[in-house]
Amino acid sequence: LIAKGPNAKGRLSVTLAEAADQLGVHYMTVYRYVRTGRLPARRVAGVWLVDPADLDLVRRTAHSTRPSRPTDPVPSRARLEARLVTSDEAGAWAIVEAALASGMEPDDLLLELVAPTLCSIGARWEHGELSVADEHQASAVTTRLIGRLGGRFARRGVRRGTVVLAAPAGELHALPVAIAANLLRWRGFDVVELGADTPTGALVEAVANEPGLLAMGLACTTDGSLGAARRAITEIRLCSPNVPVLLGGAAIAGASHAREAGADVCSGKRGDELVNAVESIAGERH
Ligand code: B12
Repeated sequence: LIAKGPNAKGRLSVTLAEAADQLGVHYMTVYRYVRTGRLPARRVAGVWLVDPADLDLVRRTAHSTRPSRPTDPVPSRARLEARLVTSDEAGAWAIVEAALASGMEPDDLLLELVAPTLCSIGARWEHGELSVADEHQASAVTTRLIGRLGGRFARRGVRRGTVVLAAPAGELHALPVAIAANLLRWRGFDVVELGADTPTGALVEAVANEPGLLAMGLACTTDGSLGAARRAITEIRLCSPNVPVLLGGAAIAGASHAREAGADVCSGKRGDELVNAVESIAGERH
């Protein structure tokens, strides 16, 4: 009786299951319309009800409002950059949400929108156009954006293995680690994310504490942390000789550079290269 009761305007309502039937779409699609505000609904005694007149509206706009392809990330970068350096978290989040709503996948969002924006901020800081304070504000807001995005990277289902990720002692760039960790989670891997400036002892312990660990990865964003990475790899090898060690990040020039530092694999400068390297280790193991 409640589910079929009239709404405030005295019109009869339909449940989401009936709405799905009438629209010829899956129940979850209608539920998503409600969650995203595309279809007005009210909740009565735990049951979602919609007005049939609103269904007509959804039917009529089905073609015009469905995103055809994801937003081009390039124009969004400048807008995101402006919001990051002014600590405008709400504005920055709106850009992120618009990109996701347009169909951009969360991993592309990090690689094609967030990472290049940070690189541009770094270049402008290097050229004296932005202050250290601007850069710090941008880092703080980006950290929060990545936190808010976190849940979207969690994948259910069969786990593909665990990876420990960190930046070595003295390396303060935590964002590359946070981004890379989410890219791996997106592909179904579990990540022990140790973040920036990880003391060698803590790294060794984290690796030793994970039985069956698929790999461990270190990121050097600045040349200054290479020595610490080399020392950490030597120590990890002593305690956990069978765990493959990946080394990558902006300061790693290539495979021979990574091998000189003692790593087994160079994971390149981009997170998707890291994902490929981890996937090939996982493939070899099975
Ligand atoms: C934000 C920022 C900071 C913040 C970091 C805050 C934080 N919480 O992370 C703070 C303010 C702390 C900082 C400090 C410094 N910074 Co800074 N920083 C940046 C900036 C703007 C963004 C960094 C970032 O997040 N980039 C985006 C990500 C996605 O970077 P990415 O390298 O592409 O990450 C990928 C790789 O790591 C890859 N990957 C590949 N293999 C592997 C393996 C693993 C295990 C992982 C995790 C990842 C990985 O995956 C990631 C995702 O795609 C960069 C600019 C830039 N070009 O990056 C400068 C930059 C890195 N910083 C720079 C400098 C010089 C510094 C300072 C020395 C400044 C100073 N004088 O104090 C200090 C260094 C401190 C230290 N000891 O580490 C320079 C480095 C130049 C160089 N060649 O060494 C840069 C390039 C700026 C510039 N253009 O000059 N910085």
